[in-house]
Order: sequence, then C-alpha cells, then structure tokens
Amino acid sequence: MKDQLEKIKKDALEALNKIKDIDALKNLEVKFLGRKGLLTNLLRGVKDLSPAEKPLIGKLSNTIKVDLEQAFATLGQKFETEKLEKELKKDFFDTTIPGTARPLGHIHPLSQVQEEVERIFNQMGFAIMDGPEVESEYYNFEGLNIPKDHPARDMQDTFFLKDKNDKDHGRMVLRTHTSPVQVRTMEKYGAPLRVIVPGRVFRYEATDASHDTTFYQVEGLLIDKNISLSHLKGVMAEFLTRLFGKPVKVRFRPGYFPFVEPGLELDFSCLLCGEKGCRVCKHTGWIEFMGAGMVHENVLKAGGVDPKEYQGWAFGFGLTRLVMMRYGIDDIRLLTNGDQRFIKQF
Ligand code: FA5
Repeated sequence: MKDQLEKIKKDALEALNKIKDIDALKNLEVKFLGRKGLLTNLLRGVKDLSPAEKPLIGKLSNTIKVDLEQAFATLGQKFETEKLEKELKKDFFDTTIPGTARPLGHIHPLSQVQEEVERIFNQMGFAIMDGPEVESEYYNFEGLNIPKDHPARDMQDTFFLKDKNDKDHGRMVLRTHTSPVQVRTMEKYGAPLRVIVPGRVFRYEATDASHDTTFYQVEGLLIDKNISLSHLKGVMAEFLTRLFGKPVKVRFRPGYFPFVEPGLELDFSCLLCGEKGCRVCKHTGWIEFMGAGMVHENVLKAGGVDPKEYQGWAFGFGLTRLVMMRYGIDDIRLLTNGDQRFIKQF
C-alpha cells in the first residue's frame, strides 16, 4: 500500500507538471483528491490493514494528501495571477493620467442677492412669502384696485393665458408684478403682518438693455396699527445700508400706483459719486429704486383687513435691476441668456 501511495503521489506530481490551464487543473484535482478520486479510494482500504501497519500508512497517506493539496493550490494560485495579469494588460489603466475635471457650478447672482435681501429683511422681523406665477386677473388687477377697462391696466403689458379661466377670479395671466401676493397674504394671515415676497414676474414688453419680459421683483408689505411712511423710510434706509455695507440715504418723490394712497417713488443716494452726480445716477446724485405707498383701503378690504383699525405700507422693487447695479451689469439680458462665459464671473 505504501508503494501504491508513493505512485499516486508521483503520478499526480508528474501530471501537474503538464497542466496548462485552470480547467485541466480542476479535473486533475478531482481525479486524485475528489470524493471518488484515486487517493481517496486507496485510503478506504486503510481500515483493513493490520494494527502495526495502520499508524504508519495513516501518517504517510496524510502527508501525501497534504502535499498534493498544497501543490494543487499553488498551481491554482499561479493560474489566477496569470489570468489577472492578462486582463490588466488588456484593460491597461494608467493611474498617472490626470482626471477629467468636472466643472463646479455656483449660485446665480440673482439668487445670491435674493438670499441676501431675504436675510436682511428676516433680521428685521419680516417673513418670506411666495405666490403663484400663473395668477388670476382678480389678484393681479381688481384686488389691487385696478378695475377692468381702467387705463392703469396699460401700465403693465400683460401675457394672457389662452382658454384658461379661474371660475371665481376671471382670466388667467402671467403675473405682471409680485403685488397680487399682498391680497393673498392678508386673506391668509390677516393683520398685523410683515412680509416680503421675492419672485419672478412677466411683462409683454419689447426687450432692451434695461427691460426684459421675465424679471424678478421683491414686494414688501407691513400692516399694523399706527403705521406711517416714516417707518418705511427707516426700514428702507436700514435695508440698503446693510445690503451695500455703507450708509445709504433714501428720499421720496410723488408717484402713482392704483393700489397705494398716497403713492410714491423711493430713490437712494448714489454710492458711486456720493451724491455729487455721475453717469450712473444721470448726474442727479440719486438712484431711482422702487414704487411704494400706503396700502389703499380698497386693497385692505379685498384682503379682509379693516381699514379703520389697521393701515400699512407696501413697496415693490426690481431685484434684477438691483443685481445689475450691484455688479455693474449694463444689459439685463445677459443675466438669463445662459452664457457661461458671462455668468462665471460672479
Ligand atoms: C410695480 O410693479 C408695482 N407693483 C410696485 C409697487 C409695489 C408699487 C407696491 C407700490 C406698492 P413698476 O411697474 O414700476 O411697479 O415695477 C417695479 C420695478 O420693477 C421697477 O422699478 C423696475 O426696477 C422693475 N421693472 C419693471 N419693468 C421691468 C422690466 N421690463 N424689466 C426689468 N425690470 C423691470
């Protein structure tokens, strides 16, 4: 039996030397070491040996089994490594080649300034409101004291939506300003309140360097008891001072908007020339900034607020124009035309 064992070992090792691939190796392993393999079969006979032979043969067969297993494993490992190396050569990956740089985006200047405006008004106790961009004629006009067929409707050229009607509130339009959110906010929260409404608005206008069909406004609304325009002056001077980081003065001029009475236009002192007069302020020392006024009592009533008990003011400024001022952009259309070369500068 000893000779048989030695022969199996010799045959197995000789056969191993001739093996060229992993499949042949596996077959050979089954042939010698498998459940019905040559070595296994032979070992089944150990139990019939004499007590003197049993330990010797047992030990020898174990050594041979371990040796063969080791030899098979080593060759298997060699084949695996060769296979991997071959694959690596096929899909060669040069770790020294520089990677593809993915361009990093950044926040659009309009959003940057909007966030800053929100932060400052937030600090002064104003909540941020939102409203629909597709709005009913009622909220965009009638609720704001601009009746149908009133000439004041011509102040804001309007996009009307074809075949769209709100059954209670008339035709649908793309809102021409953020003012409709005044009535919506009063209806929802009543008085007192303090809100700003940043948002996108639309006008059916020919575009030029300072006019676009789509732009951004910020509405402000404060309703409380004993409110006057001096509060508005104080709030706006503080807001602009915080926004520009240096002292800013504001002044009122008379203005007309149907939803405020009295109505006014607010200018702020030109920061470029310190009120001396320059090209930016058209040599006046002041920059025209926004429309404002005391909320008309018809608007308070439309919002369900009692004008005998409460009053307040509202304002609306062009956020897009503020961004242009801030960064010295001389054509409004550059901001939204999607040209990366331009927008990357901010
Ligand atoms: C209004 O839209 C009023 N709702 C503002 C208001 C609110 C007055 C509350 C009183 C009380 P106006 O049409 O002037 O007003 O527009 C306000 C600002 O929007 C302008 O000062 C300007 O900065 C900006 N704006 C108007 N039209 C355009 C346009 N076509 N492109 C870019 N900005 C514009």
